[in-house]
Amino acid sequence: MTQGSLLRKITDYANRADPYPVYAELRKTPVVQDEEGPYLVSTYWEIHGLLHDPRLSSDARNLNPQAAGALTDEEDTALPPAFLRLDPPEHDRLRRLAMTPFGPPHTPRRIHAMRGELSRIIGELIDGFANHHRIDLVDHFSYPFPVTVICRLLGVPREDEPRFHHWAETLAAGLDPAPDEDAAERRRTTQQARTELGRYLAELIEERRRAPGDDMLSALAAGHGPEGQMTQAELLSTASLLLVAGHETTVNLITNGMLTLLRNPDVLTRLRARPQLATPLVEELLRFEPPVQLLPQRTPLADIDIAGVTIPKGASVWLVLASGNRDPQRFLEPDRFDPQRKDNQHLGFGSGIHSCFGAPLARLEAQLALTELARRLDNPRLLEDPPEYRRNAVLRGPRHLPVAFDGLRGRDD
Ligand code: PIM
Repeated sequence: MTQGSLLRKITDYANRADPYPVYAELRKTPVVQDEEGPYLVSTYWEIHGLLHDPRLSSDARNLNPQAAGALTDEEDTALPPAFLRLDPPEHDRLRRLAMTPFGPPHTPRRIHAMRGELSRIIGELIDGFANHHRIDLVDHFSYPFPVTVICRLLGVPREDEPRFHHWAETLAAGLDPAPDEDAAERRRTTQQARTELGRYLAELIEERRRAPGDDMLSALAAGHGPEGQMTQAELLSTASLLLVAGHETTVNLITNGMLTLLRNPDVLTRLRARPQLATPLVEELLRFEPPVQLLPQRTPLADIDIAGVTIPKGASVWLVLASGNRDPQRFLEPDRFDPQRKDNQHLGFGSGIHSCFGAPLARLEAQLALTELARRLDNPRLLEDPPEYRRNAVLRGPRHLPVAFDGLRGRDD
């Protein structure tokens, strides 16, 4: 019976390399209750509408106990949910406080100012490929690059990466709604990772209070903004979110991007000749192969009528962003990768009040990384297609991407 469950098809690892036929099947019924309970929303306008609907909560504490199941990992842990998992007004206050040292209106140039540094990190990583004729793009580039960047931005020592790597991985795995896993065991390991990461960040924040730098942790801890300071618990949740979010998603954006370029070598050649193509190309990647495939943890605060279905208060709602991005009612030839696509309001960064906070950084990282890879690798080729994917159905991307090439062009060639 569960064989036919659409939810099972989404989470089934056998569909990870190409989930798009399952999404096409889903879109035949824009809003449907899966036999396992959650409501699956798969069409663009329905997802967009719900992302802008104040009746749809992001706070797991509003799920009815039956729907909560394996997904509520926060309620009995010391740390409160980060703003990603909160509703207004707490969400708005915390997001504004986190935005103050990150972007407009207070620090509009922070990300742009990192351009030179991002290029330097990319250059060094690619220099490291010299004397190799094959690499694993994930381990040698797509992972170390965003991790180095988020560490620099937050003020977390890069050499501590082996300590927080495991916590970040556990927290990202905890977001995956794998229905077959032991929920209690998963809750326990997720909580342990949250606690240990929180403890690590608390020590670091203490150091930043004593000796502030120009990093975001120092600024968040000082809280000079008009809205005052975060509490210590809010600070730890926010810092954990930024650290984990900053490297569990961009790694997939860059890897999915290079995979797509290697499957479309004419586009790779065009990007090498015209680096300006990187801007629309990254938007198309966010539509075509988004790193966050679905948002599995929303719930109505009141019954919501949509597409002929009533989603009851407290039910679990999955918004399948990657399916909305392939909706033919919204995008012309949605299964075609068109790096110069016009009218590309994709759902890769979500939409509405929870629209991705890190988007300006993720965009810049992916644009610079893909341009440099295209420019410097001579005759790059995929060694495995499809590559081996990570287990996670939410944060989807290859675990490894073996790439061969004939040589390396110099930084200034
Ligand atoms: N991580 C970074 N940006 C967004 C995320 C995210 C969103 C939903 C689920 C899991 C991670």
